[in-house]
Amino acid sequence: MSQVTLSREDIVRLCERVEGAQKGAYAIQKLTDEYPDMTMADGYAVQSELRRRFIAQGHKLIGWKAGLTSKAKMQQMGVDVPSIGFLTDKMARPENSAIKTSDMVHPRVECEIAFVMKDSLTGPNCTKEDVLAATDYVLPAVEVIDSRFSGFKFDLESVVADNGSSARYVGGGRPRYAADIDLRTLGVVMEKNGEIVALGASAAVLGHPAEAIAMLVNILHDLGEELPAGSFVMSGGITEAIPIKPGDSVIARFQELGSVSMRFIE
Ligand code: OOG
Ligand code: MG
Repeated sequence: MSQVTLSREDIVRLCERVEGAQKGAYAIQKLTDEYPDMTMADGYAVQSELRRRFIAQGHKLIGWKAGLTSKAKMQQMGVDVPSIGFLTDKMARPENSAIKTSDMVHPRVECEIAFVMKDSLTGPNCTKEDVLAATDYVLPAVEVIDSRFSGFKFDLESVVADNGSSARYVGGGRPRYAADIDLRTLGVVMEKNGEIVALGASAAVLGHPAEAIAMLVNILHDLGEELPAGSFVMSGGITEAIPIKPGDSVIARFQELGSVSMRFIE
């Protein structure tokens, strides 16, 4: 990975700016407007500081998410490198629940395959095969992302600092052992208010969603972290993300894995 170039003071300043926007649900300018030479490593330094602060505030780390792992997502957001972010207990929402939108800026939903790990994994040379051997089961998930950047427009350095736009996530459906299904060719259909709004297949995620988890473990290694057993890990949006507003209901139907639904309120 690139080098950290920002001072500790700047990292804390940017972290406080992102934390304020996340908690206050307001949009800010992308961080590179002020720090045009910011690197990916700087982005991860801000994200790690955010994780440290949330944990100090009592949030529990539940797992991680890979992002920007499909062409559809990369094209939608105008970036071409995958990224990772952390997931806490405060972001989790139950299946079939009503999810509040007034505490988010401009939420969008995306369909993802989630992995639950039975063994820990460590980079730097983690492979898809290592991931499959360490996986307990997989399940369908919907991620509600919410960039804190104005117009949902950002670059990689800024979105990494904003924890990969992480906001809420809903797991559910029918958990399966990875060995019992072909994880590469699962079809997925997302419906909003009874209409199909996005569809795709799991191979869209780096050819196989377990590749995204291996990539995530290798980035974690660069950050001095490993993936602990018991982690919940999302492999990245299969299709483009779809904006939602209060009153919308969403159901994501996954081949072999059942469906995940939720509705949105003010
Ligand atoms: C960045 C988050 C990407 C995914 O699944 O690709 C992400 C964004 O698009 O705001 O979560
Ligand atoms: Mg996502």
